[in-house]
Amino acid sequence: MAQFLGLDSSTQSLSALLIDTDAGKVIAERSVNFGARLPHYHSPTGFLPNADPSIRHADPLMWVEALDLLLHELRDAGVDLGKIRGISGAGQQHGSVYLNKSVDQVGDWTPSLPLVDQVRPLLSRKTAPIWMDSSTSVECAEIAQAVGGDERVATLSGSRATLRFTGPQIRRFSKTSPGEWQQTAEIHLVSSFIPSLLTGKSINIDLGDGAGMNLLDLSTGQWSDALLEATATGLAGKLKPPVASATLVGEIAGYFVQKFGFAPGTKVVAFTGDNPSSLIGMGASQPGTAVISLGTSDTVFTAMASKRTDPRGYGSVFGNPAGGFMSLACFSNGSLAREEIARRFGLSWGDFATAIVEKTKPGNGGNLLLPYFVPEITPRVLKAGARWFGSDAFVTGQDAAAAARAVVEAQAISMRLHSDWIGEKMHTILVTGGASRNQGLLRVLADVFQATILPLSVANSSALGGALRAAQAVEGRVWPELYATFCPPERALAVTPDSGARPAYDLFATNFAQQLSQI
Ligand code: XUL
Repeated sequence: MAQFLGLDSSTQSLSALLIDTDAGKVIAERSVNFGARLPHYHSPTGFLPNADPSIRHADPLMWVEALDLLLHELRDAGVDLGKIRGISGAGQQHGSVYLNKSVDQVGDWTPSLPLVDQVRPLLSRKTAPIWMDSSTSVECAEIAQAVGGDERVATLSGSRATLRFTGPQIRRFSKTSPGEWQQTAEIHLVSSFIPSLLTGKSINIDLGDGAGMNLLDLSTGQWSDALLEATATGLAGKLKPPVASATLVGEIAGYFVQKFGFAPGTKVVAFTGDNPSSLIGMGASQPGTAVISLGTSDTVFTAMASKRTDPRGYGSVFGNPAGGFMSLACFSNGSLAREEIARRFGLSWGDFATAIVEKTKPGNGGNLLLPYFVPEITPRVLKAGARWFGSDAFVTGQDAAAAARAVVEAQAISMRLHSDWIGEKMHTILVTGGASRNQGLLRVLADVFQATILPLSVANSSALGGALRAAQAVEGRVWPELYATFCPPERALAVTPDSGARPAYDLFATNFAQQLSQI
């Protein structure tokens, strides 16, 4: 039996997924929802309420308590944690934890005391800014100016100075709370904090998640002196050197051996960000296979053969845990926009498929929608509001079938336009998430990208990515075998492109870009 545990500390929950690579099976899955299970942290959706909507912080002690609770539950459910050979995992990206002394100086945790009581005195900052925080526009501008402009920050770190990224968050903290900043000895990402708890050692940030900080020099894999200096005085001394994602960073602490029955010496592999981890959990770590995740917001990510940055400044580059880099673009008008059209026109998902497959044609007869029902990240649209162009019936909301095609075509073409900088031909696109079984949607994606679309049903790709990475790093398991066993795409549901649709979409792309440039 070869068992590997993947953990995923996300915005709203901490999840565990345990696999057995010999049996080729997922043998346990468990999740602790912060809002439901730890109500005393007053964070129903994973962050603390704040009158200022740009401020989004969470209590890191909530994550600590969740870890104890999750392991208790696994053990109480009869899972023998002693059989686990390796652990890795992922954290929500960009969020940061501030400690007044290094975990290395603590020694092992005391099994008779809850972990949360042992971590509380270590915090130099009571709360952790998370990825939903957008309070750092001044700091982003200051960092960009100090380094020589936005292009320079992007060339160095893979992304322009970005509101939610850790560097700008650190700068804001150092400016607004200089006393607490002075007391900070060590800074962690969520993805280095959790393994630091598990090992009782200070664990390094990995290159995958480290790239989401606006601090890493992607060409050297080291912290960039220029970015460190532009961000905050004394920052260099508060970060351990970054490590490759496959690094064995430590062994399980005695606390977890005594309390939960882990085997002494159980290996812990560096954790990474949830998106890099999903790249692995979706079986997409090689260039040529992209992932489109259809959720509240849609994301497009893909492994990159070589480092490039988005000249338009929307896309980000993170480390690919299997080596090299990955791109990520986030579209806030995902299912939000699709559901808005469904609601307005009284359409079911089945109606969407019929409208696209039977009632309308590629290019939608010239009807075009800019579907920005909420402000958009990619491309940057600050003022919400959909814009309709085309026939009278379409513009006046009398053509439900055209509206269904319009929202899906606009989303697909925007994804194509805003992924062209990656410079990879996407031959195969894995599609996951709520809408990934809709034949109409898959047809449009196949024709717009001229790629084979494969639906994939992996419940928690981020935790699975952790378990697969542990299997690879601890026992040298190879990716193709792991992918074939744990995340096989549903080939029977594949949709292949119709080359006849190509001219219509090339024209549509030009029209879309033109309308977009007007707003
Ligand atoms: C990526 C990002 C989010 C979080 C969600 O840049 O901010 O996808 O990682 O946990």
